[in-house]
Amino acid sequence: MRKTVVTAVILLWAILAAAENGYDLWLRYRPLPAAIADGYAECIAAVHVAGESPVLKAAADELSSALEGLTGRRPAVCRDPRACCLVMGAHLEERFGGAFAAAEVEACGNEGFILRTAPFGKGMVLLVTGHTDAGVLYGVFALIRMMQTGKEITGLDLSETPDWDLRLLNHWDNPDGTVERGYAGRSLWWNREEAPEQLRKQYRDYARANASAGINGAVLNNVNASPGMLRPEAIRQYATIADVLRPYNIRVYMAVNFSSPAILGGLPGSDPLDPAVERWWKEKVEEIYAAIPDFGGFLVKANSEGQPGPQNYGRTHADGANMLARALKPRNGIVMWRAFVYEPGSEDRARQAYTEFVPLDGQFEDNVIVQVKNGPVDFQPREPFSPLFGAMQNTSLMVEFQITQEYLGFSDHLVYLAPLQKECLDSDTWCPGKGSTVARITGGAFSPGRITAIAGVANTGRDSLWCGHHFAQANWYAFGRLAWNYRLSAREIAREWLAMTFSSDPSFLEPALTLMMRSREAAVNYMTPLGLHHLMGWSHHYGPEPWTDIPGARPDWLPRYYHNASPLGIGFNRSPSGSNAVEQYCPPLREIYGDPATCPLPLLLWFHHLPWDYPLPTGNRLWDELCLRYQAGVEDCRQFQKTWDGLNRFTDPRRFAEVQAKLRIQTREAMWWRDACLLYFQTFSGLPFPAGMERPVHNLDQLKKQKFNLTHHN
Ligand code: GCV
Repeated sequence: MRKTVVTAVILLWAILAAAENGYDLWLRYRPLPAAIADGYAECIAAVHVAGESPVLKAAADELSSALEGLTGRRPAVCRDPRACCLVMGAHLEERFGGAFAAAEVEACGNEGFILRTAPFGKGMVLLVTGHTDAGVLYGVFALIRMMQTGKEITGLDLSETPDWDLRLLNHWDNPDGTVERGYAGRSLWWNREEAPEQLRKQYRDYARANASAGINGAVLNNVNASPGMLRPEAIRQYATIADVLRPYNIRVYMAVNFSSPAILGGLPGSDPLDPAVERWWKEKVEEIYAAIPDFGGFLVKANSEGQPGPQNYGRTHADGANMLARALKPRNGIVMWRAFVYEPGSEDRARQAYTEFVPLDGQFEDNVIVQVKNGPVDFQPREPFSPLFGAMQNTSLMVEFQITQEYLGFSDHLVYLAPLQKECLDSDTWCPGKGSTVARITGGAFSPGRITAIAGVANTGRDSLWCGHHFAQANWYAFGRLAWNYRLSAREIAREWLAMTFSSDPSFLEPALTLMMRSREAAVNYMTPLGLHHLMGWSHHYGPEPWTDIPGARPDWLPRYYHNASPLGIGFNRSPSGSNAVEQYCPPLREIYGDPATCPLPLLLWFHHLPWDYPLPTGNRLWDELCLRYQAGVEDCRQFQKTWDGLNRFTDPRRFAEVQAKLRIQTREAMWWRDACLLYFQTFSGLPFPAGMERPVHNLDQLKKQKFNLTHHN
C-alpha cells in the first residue's frame, strides 16, 4: 500500500514537473489562490461573443481556457447579452449605447481596445470592445494578464492603443532549418518533418504568445535571404503558416534577396530601373498575394555583408526600395529596407549608415520604412542610439532590436533586455529639438499619417522552452509589451512576466525583479564596460578575444579596430580629433558626446581614446574604473546565483534547476570575460590591479590558445 502511495506521489510529481518545462511561456494559466479565483470566476461566469470571426473565436477560446486554468471554471456561453457578465465584440456602443460614445470606439483605431464595466439591466456587465475584432483580441489578452497578475477586474475603465502600427519579429531562419544567430534549436518554420497537426499546434501557441504581448507580424526567413523563398513551394509554406497566425492578428512578411529576378527568374540582371525586373517583381507580388491575401510586405538587406542590392547596378537604396514598394503598393504591402550597411576599410564603421542614407532622405515612397538597428554598430551590450534617428525627418524609420542574444551570451546568460530597449527608445535625439526621442520619432509624433513600425530579431526556435533559457522568454515578451506601449517601465514588464511565468508571491517577485533589472548592466560590466564594444571573438561572437588578429581579415571585424588599446590608452576616438562621428548627432549632443569631460561615462570609450590614467568623475583613474567594473559584473553574477538559490520554493524543480545551471555558466564566463580583457589590456596599461579587486583566475597565454567550444550552447 505504502509503496503504491509513494509511486503515485512520484508519478504525480513527475507529471507536474514535466508539465513545467517552459513550453507554456507566460500563458501558463495555473490555478490562482481560491479567494482570488472565485472572484474572477464569478465576475466572468458567462460570456457573450457579439459577432463571428476567426479572431473573435480565438479571443473567446483564449478567455475560456485562461479562466478554466486560473479559476477551475469555464465560463458559460450565453446567447442573450442581458444574461451575461462579459460581452466581447467590436462596436458594442451599438448595443450598449450609454456605455461609450461612438467616437471613443472609433478612436481605438485598428487595434486598440476598451475594457469597461457598465450598468446593464439589473446588474453590471464587463464590456471588451474596440473598433475591430483585433482590438477585442488584445482587450481579452489584457484582461487575462490582469487576472494572471492578481489585479482587480471589477469597475474597469481602461482603454489602450498601440504605439507603433507594425510590431514585428524578424526570424533569421534559413530554408535548411538552421537559424542565423539562433540559440534555441532549429527553425520553427523551415525544413520540418513533424505531422501537420503537431506543427499547427506549435504555430498556434507561438501566435497566442505574440498576440498576448502585442506583436502583430513576423518575417519568417533570414534577412540574408535565400532567393528560394520566392519559389512556389516556399510561398505555399508561408501561406500555410499565415493561415494559422491570422486568427491572432499576425501577418507574415518575407525577407527577399535583391538578385531574385536574375537568380530565380533567369533575367540577365536585377537592376531596379530595368522594366523587366520591375515586371518580374510585380508578378511575384501578385503570386504571393494570391496565396496570402493579407501578406505584409518585404524586408530587404541590400548591399550589406555581401548581399546583393541596387548598388550592384549603380543605383541607390532609394531606387531599389521604391521599385519594390511600387510593386507592393496596390496590395497595401510595405518595404522594410535595412540601413545596416558598412564597408571594409571605411574610416569608422559607426559613421557609415548615416553617410549612405541621409542623402536619400525624402526620396523613399511612402510605403517604405527604413529599418535601423538601435545603435550605429551592431547590437552591442551598450551603444548610443543610431544618429539616423532624427537625421532623416522626411523618411519613415523603424528601430530594429535584437532579442536573440548574439553579443550577450547567447541563451546561456540571463540578460533582461527591456532596459537596453528603453534606453534607446527614451534617448533624446534633439532633432528637431528637445524631446525628440527615438520612440516619438519612429512612432510618428513628427510625421502623423506615416506608417510606423518596430522590429525585434527573434530568439525563438524548436527548443522545448522556445528560447533556450527560461529568462530569455522575458525578452520576447518585453519586446512586445514595449512595442505596444513604450511608456511601460522595464520593471513593470518584468514584474508582469515573473508573476505570470513563475509566481506572484511578493517574496519571490522582489528578489527576482532585482536580479532581472540588474542583469543588463552586469553584462555590460563583465563584457564591455565604459563604452567598449566588439571585444568578442569574431567568428562566434560569444566569448572575449580582444587580442584577435587575423592577417587579411576585414579590420572592422576585429576587436582591436574598436578598442585601440596601446600603451597610450584605450577607446575609439570619434570626437572631432578622431573620426568625428559625433558630428552626426544634433546639438547639443555632438558637443556633449564630443568632449570626454561631458560624455556620459557609460559611453566614454565609445567616443574617446583616453590615457590609462585619465581621471574620472568617480574619483578613479580610467584603468582602475575599468577593472572595478569588470569585477562588479562578476560579483553581480554571483549574487544572481545566490538570489536564485533562495527562490527554489517558488518554482518547479525542472525550471529551477535549469536556470540554476545557466547561472553557474554565466558566473564562470563573466570571470572569463573579466580575466581575458583585463589581463590583455594590462599588457598595455602596465598598471597593477586596484586594491579590493579579486586576482584573475586565468592565464592570458592559455586563454589565447583556448579553442571556443560550442558544446553547451545548443
Ligand atoms: C543576419 C550581424 C550578424 C549577422 C547578421 C547581420 C545583420 O553582422 O552577425 O549574422 O546577419 O548582423 O543584421 O544583417
